[in-house]
Amino acid sequence: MYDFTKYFLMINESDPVETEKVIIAYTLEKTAGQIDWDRDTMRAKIPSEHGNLNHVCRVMDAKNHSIYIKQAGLQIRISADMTASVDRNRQESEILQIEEKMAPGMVPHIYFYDTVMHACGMEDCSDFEVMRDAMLKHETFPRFADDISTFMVNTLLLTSDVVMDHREKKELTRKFITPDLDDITEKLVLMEPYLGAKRNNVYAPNKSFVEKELYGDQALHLEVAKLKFNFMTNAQALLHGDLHTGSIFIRKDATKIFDCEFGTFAPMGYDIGNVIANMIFAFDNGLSTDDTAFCDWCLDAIRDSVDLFIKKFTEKYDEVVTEPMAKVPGFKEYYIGSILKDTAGYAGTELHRRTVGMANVVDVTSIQDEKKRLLAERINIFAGKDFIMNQGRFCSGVDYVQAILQAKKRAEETL
Ligand code: SR1
Ligand code: MG
Repeated sequence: MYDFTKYFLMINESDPVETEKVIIAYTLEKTAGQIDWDRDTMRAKIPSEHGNLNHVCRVMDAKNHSIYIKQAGLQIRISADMTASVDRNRQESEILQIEEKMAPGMVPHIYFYDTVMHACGMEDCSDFEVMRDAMLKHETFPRFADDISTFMVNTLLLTSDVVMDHREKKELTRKFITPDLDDITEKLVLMEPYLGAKRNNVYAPNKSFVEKELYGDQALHLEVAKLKFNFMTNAQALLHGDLHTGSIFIRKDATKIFDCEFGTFAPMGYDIGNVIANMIFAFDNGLSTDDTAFCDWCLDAIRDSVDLFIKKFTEKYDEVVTEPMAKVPGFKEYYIGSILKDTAGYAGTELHRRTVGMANVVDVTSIQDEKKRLLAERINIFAGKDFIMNQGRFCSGVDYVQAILQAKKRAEETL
């Protein structure tokens, strides 16, 4: 009935009835031999929550089988003016398959991917919650720092030149060159928040503050320029590339990382910095309702994520390093030192771009009270500037906590 040998957009949010029929037919065809569907009770539903780029649909039956179908559209969902190669679906699927080997159980399993429909079938993780939603409800997760640090150490260290055979790594680098997605990051994160792009989303009451602190600070621009060219040229490891709380499924007892379509070879600190910044957005939200216990948990999670990353990276380095020159005494410390510097820098750029750039975060934009929203935004701007301008000073988790509290104090003084 349907022809899946030629691309068309299967998931159409404005026609859920037709979408259901198409997606059920598609799922039956693509998972034949893998999932024994109960055809009579199969359903396919478009969830209310989406990411910025793709289309998703959840398929399930009464016998507890379920799967997520994710399809890349020719346009990206957040903006009809922006395009990104539909091949991103293959890249994401392949990266998840690599990450599944390196961090077992920490990413959704990929059942299949299809380079005609630019779609994949992914493990249904709906018994988890998207972490950003949980952060908005001020839930806390005791395993988070341990899990996220394990994921980052495994996926980043094991795809770096100190471990992976150089030829294999260069082959992988070639395979995961993603010009369109990199271009989004290079512009949205590492340029537009500083040059006052038209498509920036600046909260009107904070406009003059943003103009002074971000658009008008030449010394800051120079450091961000260095971070931008480091991102573009330092193919250090295979990153997730968009490791924010909306890319994490979480439960009290487990964590799974998904949505790695921005995966690319770039500096490890970009992923680590993203985690830190997004936990600061959660902290901002906690502050807006005076939820001290939640704010304290966010700060502890930031501290522990950084410290556990350093500890596990240091220990694992000795176990897995293969490159003889990377065993030269002092090199490991130099290498980790440079990762930590990058981490601070990219935590800063993520803080800024989510506050004033095109893609904001609901943790901050949902704060209704003007003064509290300004407080949140100014914490992000001050902390981000501190991270970027003093990258060498952020060597442990407590350095971040102190800087966040200092930024809060400075932000309060402006109001
Ligand atoms: C144009 S896409 C905007 C943002 O959404 C994604 O999650 C990435 O963070 C990207 O920068
Ligand atoms: Mg995403």
